[in-house]
Amino acid sequence: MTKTVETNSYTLDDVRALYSRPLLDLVYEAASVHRANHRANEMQMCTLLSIKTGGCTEDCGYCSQSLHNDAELDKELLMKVDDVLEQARKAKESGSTRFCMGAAWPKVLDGRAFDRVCDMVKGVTDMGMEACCTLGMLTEDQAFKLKEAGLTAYNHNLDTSREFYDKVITTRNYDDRLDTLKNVAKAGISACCGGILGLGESEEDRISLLHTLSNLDPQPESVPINMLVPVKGTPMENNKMLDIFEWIRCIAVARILMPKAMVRLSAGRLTISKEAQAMAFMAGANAIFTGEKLLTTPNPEKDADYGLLEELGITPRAPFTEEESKEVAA
Ligand code: SAM
Ligand code: DTB
Ligand code: SF4
Repeated sequence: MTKTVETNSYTLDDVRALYSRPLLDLVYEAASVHRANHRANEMQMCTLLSIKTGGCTEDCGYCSQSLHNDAELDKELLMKVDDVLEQARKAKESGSTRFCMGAAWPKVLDGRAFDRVCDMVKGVTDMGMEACCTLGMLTEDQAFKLKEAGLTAYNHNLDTSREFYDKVITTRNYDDRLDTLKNVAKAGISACCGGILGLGESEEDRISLLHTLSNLDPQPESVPINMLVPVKGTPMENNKMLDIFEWIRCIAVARILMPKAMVRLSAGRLTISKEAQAMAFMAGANAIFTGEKLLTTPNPEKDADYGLLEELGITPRAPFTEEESKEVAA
């Protein structure tokens, strides 16, 4: 079943068969794929910053920032470039090699705000960090501008299966998401594309999402696996937490299907035990978001994360050397 080279040719039946295997066989295979493609005891530490918070016109059922939901939130206008770069410097000092800037926009509009984001990207790249943005939908021209500013990756999630999508979001559709991913690819920017588990989707929806992700061409460079953070005031505030072994199963399948990708444990780690996180690392997860806040919801404290990595003998991926920084900035 496992294909040894990166391949986009898994069928839905292949993914279903993989997903249905005994969990420990799956984790064992995922660990082997992980070790063949990455340094097994290394974790990429990333930091997130919400550069524009709240007031979003999309109706994503999970999101604290949607105008359609009633979450309690301090809305904020687009941050100033210097303030963002100050946060990026702090993130670098505390060991992050990637800085991700998120804006609660349904799509990017040309103009001063977008130009400001391009300046932020340039500043972060000049610091020798990978710069990532998530700004909603993007045109081809905007993708090229971000590439010119030095952007490493663009985060744009498919979130769930095509079949379940309209139960979660109605103001846009799956093809809108895929179109932005195409624009990102055309500009030569890596895609960071994954989903959320625990939205109320079925096992078949999770299989379908993993199948779609692995068939993106090129495959995503990074696959964020978010566990729903139920936010009060959203339609999903009372969702039951997904069974933790289902979460691990998805991580293992993602690792096997996308051997070269960074599999990124994103939202939801605060309520996941350290043992389950360790099993996820075994199953091939090799990146986490650090810092006490994600975009608007809390994340484990820095000491807890670094403590866990130390206990497990995992080292944070080293910051770029001077030489590598120049290559990143070039
Ligand atoms: N507005 C942009 C967009 O939707 O593409 C970027 C920001 S959005 C907050 C980034 C991602 O965060 C979403 O695609 C979703 O996967 C994830 N996310 C948002 N709220 C979440 C929650 N409550 N629990 C888990 N993941 C969440
Ligand atoms: C992603 O997939 N997860 C991150 C990042 N990409 C931008 C965001 C998680 C947000 C969780 C909810 C919040 O903090 O508002
Ligand atoms: Fe807006 Fe993004 Fe939140 Fe959806 S997930 S409401 S697009 S900020």
